[in-house]
Amino acid sequence: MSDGSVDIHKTHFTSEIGPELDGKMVVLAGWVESIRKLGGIKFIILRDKEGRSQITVPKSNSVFDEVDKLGKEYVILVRGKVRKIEKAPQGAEIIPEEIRVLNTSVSPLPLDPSGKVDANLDTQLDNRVLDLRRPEKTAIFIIRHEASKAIRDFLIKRGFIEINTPKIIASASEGGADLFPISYYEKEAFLSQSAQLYKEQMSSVFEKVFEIAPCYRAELSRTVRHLSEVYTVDVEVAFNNYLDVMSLLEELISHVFKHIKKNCSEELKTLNRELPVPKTPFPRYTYTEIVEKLQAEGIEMNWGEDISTQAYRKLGEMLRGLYFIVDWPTAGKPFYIMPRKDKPEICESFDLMYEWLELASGGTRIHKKDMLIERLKEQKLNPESFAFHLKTYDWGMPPHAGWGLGLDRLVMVLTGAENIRDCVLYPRDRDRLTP
Ligand code: AMO
Repeated sequence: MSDGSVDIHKTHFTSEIGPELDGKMVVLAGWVESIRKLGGIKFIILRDKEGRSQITVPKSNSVFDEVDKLGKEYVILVRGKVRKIEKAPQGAEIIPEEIRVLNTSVSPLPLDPSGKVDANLDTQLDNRVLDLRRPEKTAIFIIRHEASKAIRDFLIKRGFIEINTPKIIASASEGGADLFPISYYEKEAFLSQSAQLYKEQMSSVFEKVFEIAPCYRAELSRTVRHLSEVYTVDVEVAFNNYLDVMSLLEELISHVFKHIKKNCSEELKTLNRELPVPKTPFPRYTYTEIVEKLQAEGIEMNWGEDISTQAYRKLGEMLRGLYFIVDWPTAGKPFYIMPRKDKPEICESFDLMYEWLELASGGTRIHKKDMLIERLKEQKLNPESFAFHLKTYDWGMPPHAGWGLGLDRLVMVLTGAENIRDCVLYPRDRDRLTP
C-alpha cells in the first residue's frame, strides 16, 4: 500500500463493473464503506458516486495485510483485475494488485454513512457531508437535480428566457414583515423575499421569463415545511392570465413527475416511493368552496381568513394528490394580484396544493399603474418605496401573469420526505445557520 497523489486516474466507475469485463485491469477510486473478513478472505466495499463494488483480497494477495490499515470512509484508489463471479452483487469483483490510500478519516465517525446506525435529524444535519453519503439521502439530491433539469428543459422548450434577478434589494417585494435586513455600506438593505417585481418588469422585455433561485424569508415559525432560505421557480408571462399560467404549471408538474419516474427509478426504489403521474387538468376548488368544506368538517373559520395549519392538515385528509385553490379574497393576497372585474373582493389568484402542502402560488397581475398604487395603499404600503418599480408601468407594461413554485417543497413531494430540511443540502432556519 503506498501513499500517493493522483498520478493515475480511475478508468471506471463502480456502475461500469460487470462480468463482461472479466480479466480486465481497472482502476477504481472512492470511499471505503465497509471491510469484512470471512474465512481467509478480506472484502472491501468501495463506494463512488455511481454505487458500490466488492474488492476481494485472498490471503495469497500481496496487499492482504495492508487491508487492516484501512478505515471506514478512507479515500482509496484500487488497481486490480475484474473477476467474473456469480455470488458477488455485481456478478464481478476486483482482485487488487495495488491499493493506495489517498486520504484517511477519523474513527469513530460522528455518523454512520452506511445508515445501519440511525441518527437524529440534528446529528444528520450537523454532519451533513457524511449524512449525504447514505443512499437514501443521495437519492433525494439526484431527484432534486433531475427535477431542476426537467423544469429548465420544459420552460426553455416553450420559449422562456432564464433570468437572474438581484437578491439584495432596497424595499420589500411582497410587503409583509418577513424580510431580513442587512447592512449595505452606509444604507440598510434587505435580502430579496421573491423575484416578483423584477420578473414582472422583465415580462415587458422578454415576454416569457423564468428564474430558479433562492429567496429569503424571516420565518418565525418552526415547521417541517418552512425555511429561511428557499429555492423557488419563478415564472412570468406577458399577455397571459391566471388560467393560462395554471395550465402551464400543471403541465410542468406532470412533466417533472414523468421525468423523475423515467430517469430516477433506482432512486425512487431506494426511497420506497411510488410516484403516480398526475392527470391534467388538476382539480380546482374555489377558496369559498374550500372554506365550506372545512366548516363542514368542524374547522372554525370565516370567509376571508387565512387557512390555518390545522385546516391545511384537514384538507390533506380530504383531498388527495394535486389540486388548485382559486379565486382567493383580494385582501389576503399581495398588492400586485388583479382583483376580479365583476367581484373586486375576489382576485384572479391560485395556490397549487399537494394534499396539505402549498407548492406554488400565482395569479394575474395588475398592469395599470393607478390601480397598483391604489392596492399598495390599501395594503398600507408606501408607493414611494416602489417608485423604481412603478415607473416601469409608464413604459408599456403588458398584461401579465405568473407563479412561484417552491422547489424544496416540490422535492418533498417527489421523494416523500416529511421534513423540508431533508430536501436541502444545508438548510437555513430559525435555529440553524451552520454548517
Ligand atoms: P409565495 O410567497 O406563496 O409566493 O411563495 C411561492 C412558493 O414558495 C414556497 N415558499 C416556501 N417554502 C419553504 N419555506 C418558506 N418559508 C417558503 N415561503 C414560500 C412555497 C410557496 O408556494 N411572488 C409570489 C409568487 C408569484 O405570485 O409569482 C410568492 O413569492 O412553495
